[in-house]
Amino acid sequence: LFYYLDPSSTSQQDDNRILTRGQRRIDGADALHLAAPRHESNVDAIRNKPEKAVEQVFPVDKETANQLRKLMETQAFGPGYHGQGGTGVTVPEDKKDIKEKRFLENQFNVVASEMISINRTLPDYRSEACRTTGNSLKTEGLPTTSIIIVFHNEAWTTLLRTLHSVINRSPRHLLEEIILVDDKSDRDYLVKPLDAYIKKFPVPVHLVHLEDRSGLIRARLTGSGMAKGKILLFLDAHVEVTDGWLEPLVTRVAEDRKRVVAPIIDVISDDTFEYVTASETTWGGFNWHLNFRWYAVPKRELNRRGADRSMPIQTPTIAGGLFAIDKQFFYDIGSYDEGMQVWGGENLEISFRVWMCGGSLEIHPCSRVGHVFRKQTPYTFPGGTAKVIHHNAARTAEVWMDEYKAFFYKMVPAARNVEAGDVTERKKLRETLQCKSFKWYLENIYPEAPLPADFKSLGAIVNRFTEKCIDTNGKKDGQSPGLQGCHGSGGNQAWSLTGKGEIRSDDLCLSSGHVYQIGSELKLERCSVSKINIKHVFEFDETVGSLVHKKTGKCVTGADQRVTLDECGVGRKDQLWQLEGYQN
Ligand code: LR7
Ligand code: MN
Repeated sequence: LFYYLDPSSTSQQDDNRILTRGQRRIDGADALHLAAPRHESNVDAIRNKPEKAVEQVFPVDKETANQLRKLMETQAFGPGYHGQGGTGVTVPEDKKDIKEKRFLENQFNVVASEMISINRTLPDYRSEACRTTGNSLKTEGLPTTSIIIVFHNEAWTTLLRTLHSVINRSPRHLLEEIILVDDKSDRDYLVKPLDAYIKKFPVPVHLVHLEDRSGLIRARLTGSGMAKGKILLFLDAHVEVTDGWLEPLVTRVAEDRKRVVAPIIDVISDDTFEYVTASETTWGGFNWHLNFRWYAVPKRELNRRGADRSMPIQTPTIAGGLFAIDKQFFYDIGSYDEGMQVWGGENLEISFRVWMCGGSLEIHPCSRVGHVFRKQTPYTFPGGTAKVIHHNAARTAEVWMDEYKAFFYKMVPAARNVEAGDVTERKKLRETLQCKSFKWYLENIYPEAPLPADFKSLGAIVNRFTEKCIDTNGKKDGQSPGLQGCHGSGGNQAWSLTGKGEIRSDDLCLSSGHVYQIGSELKLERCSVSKINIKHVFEFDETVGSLVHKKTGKCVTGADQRVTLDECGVGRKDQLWQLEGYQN
């Protein structure tokens, strides 16, 4: 272990101040200090003559030494060591302009990140159960892990904080190496200065600079191709791992090579860099858009997991960035789809594939890693953002989703006009591995999915009187849908009557609403995930064309631009409906 050395405060008192906050000993050192023994005279030397110190530590050319010094001024000699214990920082008033300007560099507060120690302490966030249960503390007899981090134009401080935290908080004997893949960044500091910096770490860190922008999927494949460890562990380039994060992940994978294990992903604020813990009972799902989504873990899974809170949750999908997998298993089940570009889609693809082809996915509550969540993507998408994302999602849908791919295309009609490219190899893979069907996945692994395993219709719901279609109008939970001219391209007019009688658009269900009165408008409500909500149940009479609301016995009625529940009347044309794709 290395000792933290803060050039701006060398007194014992300062160390104590930090320690009395209830955190563990400060556990790390800036690379600069790795080579600099802990002597006050040395600290002074570094502080007074940073240029000299840098040259001594990094035997590089003058220009690189100069670049490094500038970079390290921001991190070691800059505004000081803030953010200890996971606290955040506020950028001073006089730096607001620069803060806003530099926010665009990475879509997070780079100035705040520079104010925070790249070696900051973090509390031990694990639950009592995790800190006492052998199964998540084991370090003996485990295989080694290769950590793979790909990045494109990552900020200096977040990237280094990622590396320092991994090195400081992982048992050395479990780390085979760290592999960094630079996905053709165009920032100078990520070349020579980074090359020099990583050589100082006490763990082998390999850095490859790709010649072309490959996207994170192919960049990860480059990384995994070099890995020597038995286990691969992927991380984003702006994370911080916490105490005891590695052992439980490795333990689960070592016990069963077909397990793919993710940590709990905590939140590092994109504004203050405060470390905010996430719920222990959140799992991964997805919606009709094929976006990854977080949802509450249903009772069913909590019961299966049992009372021991140090045991993992099985999850339908993983977020994609942070997970451990047995290297051989990774290749056995088809690594990644190389036809995917830049960003997106690969997380659901690997999730469906792992479950359908005989593996399992879990989230280990004893492993916690913070990630800087951003509201927007900071980089370019060569070819166009929507096009790339649709392309990747369409590949996932085409290969893995069978007849259920229709939900995606109904919800995202634009995806139909995007070339998914050749997927024969991936389909062959599915064949060779004899993977199960998507229906099996929905029924057995993710019955709570917004995408119903059993459905009777999919598409427009047309009112025969007005010839208009029920439209969410982009409204949310608690608001009313409307009637709009039918445009025939799905989206807000895409509905599914499910086997249970829900009429849903993604995770919103048509409902009689909180209080029902004759003639009141239908509402959109979050569909229930396990036990069906009686307010959400409808019965469609195909021969008549009526849609009867089960609880009230009233009929869905199209009036002008509104959809209401009204007294059922024989022959009332405004109560007759056509459900696209209806099959009983
Ligand atoms: O062209 C690129 N080349 C890259 O090397 C684009 C990105 N990247 C790198 C990038 O620098 C970063 O290190 O790839 C990594 C992931 O990109 P992010 O951080 O922009 O992605 P994200 O955190 O917004 O998105 C999540 O979904 C992605 C879908 O492709 C990936 O799977 C990310 O790894 C994943 N991140 C997580 O799972 C962390 C938790 C976030 C959530 C939910
Ligand atoms: Mn990320």
